Amino acid sequence: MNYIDFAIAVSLFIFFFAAVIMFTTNYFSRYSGLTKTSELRPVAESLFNVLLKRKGIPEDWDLNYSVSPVKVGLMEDLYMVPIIIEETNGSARTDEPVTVRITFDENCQNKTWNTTLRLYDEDDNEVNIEILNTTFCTNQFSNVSNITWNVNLSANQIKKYYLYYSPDDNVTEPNFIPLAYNTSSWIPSDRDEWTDNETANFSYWSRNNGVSGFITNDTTNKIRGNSSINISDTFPSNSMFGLNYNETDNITGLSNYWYLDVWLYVDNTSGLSEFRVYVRNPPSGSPWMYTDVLGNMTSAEWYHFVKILDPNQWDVTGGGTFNASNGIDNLYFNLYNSSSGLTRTLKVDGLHFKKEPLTVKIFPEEYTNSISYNKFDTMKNLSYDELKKTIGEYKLSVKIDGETYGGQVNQSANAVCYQNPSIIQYTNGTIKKIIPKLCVWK
Ligand SMILES: [Ca+2]
Ligand SMILES: [Ca+2]
Repeated sequence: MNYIDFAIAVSLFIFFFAAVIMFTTNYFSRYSGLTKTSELRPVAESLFNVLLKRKGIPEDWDLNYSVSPVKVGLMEDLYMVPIIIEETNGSARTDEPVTVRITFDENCQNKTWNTTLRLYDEDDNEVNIEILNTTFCTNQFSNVSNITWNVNLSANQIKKYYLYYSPDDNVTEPNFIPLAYNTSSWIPSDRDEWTDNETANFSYWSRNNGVSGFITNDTTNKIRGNSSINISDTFPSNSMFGLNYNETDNITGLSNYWYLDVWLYVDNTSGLSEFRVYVRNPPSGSPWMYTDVLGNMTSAEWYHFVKILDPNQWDVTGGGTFNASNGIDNLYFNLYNSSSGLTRTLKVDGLHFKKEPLTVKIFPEEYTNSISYNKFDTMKNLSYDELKKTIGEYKLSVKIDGETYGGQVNQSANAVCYQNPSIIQYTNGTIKKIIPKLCVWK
């Protein structure tokens, strides 16, 4: 819980604390059992703390129905990571996918069952997420995952999100809808159309120099979609070969504040002197800008190249001033050979332009007490007798989000109630802020 939520929680608490005092005060005026109710007040609070703020003994008593639990407690661990997304470029975003890589369980203490992951926005609306690239500790206990969701922001807006997870393996598989990758923050809007199904874009891709290599789809070694764009060629010493992406129309809608984002691969970097990425303004004779990425590359590994189109960050050639607002005629991905003849394989995938990345701040994990609906559901099948070890000889009712355990509150027995804001995780994984109420009488 961040401090704003904490402040709200505290104010809610004070409000209900005041309400409880009013309730009991009114009560005293109506009944004569003053001593009895004042005796029950600490009992109500302490039973609330035992039942709703502890896990019970054993902690997973709800899994073994045949043995009556030593102590009943409805609490389950729940963890929450606050995330703040900020637009700082003055440019509104529509359905822009944001991906964060979250380490749930660094030391693999099995605290994150992967079906429990849920994301909420600051208005407590659940947000559809995509969970990818998960490494597991044991079973379905997650260690690290990529979480992606679509963000809508007006210029310079800040939004808060809360990512929840728990070890509760009773929580059912989420029913997330596949994310739509269709945002005006990317060109092309799915970030892969240019580097997928090459035959569909055959006229746009061509070999640049080289000897005889031809372009294919690699449907195995790829980063996104069905395939990467692939070419192999043998090229003589002190020469160059590469790939040229050249749409018929210029690529428009960009500015120097946009970024080029592309995945690059070369099977063997040895013998190469440079791997240049070129971006060229139209028409021919206009400035080109380029940068050498060879130093960032490892043989046979994909490299994620992301660079702002600001020409001050590139080498510029061809005369004049590069300006992305004038459109992009074509892009080159060129290997330079400074030694003997080489045979090399070059791949490109995920080629797209994107707006300035949103600022993403991931805050440290917070631990929060939550009520497990599953445990409450199990408790509803227990008799007072089976609860004796937890509640002693008292009679009580526990009301959670409209559902009640125990009998009707017996007012003539001078019942005292206690309530306190809490969080519940339902069996379907939904997280909700609630105010459970426990009433106790003799
Ligand atoms: Ca692709
Ligand atoms: Ca062109």
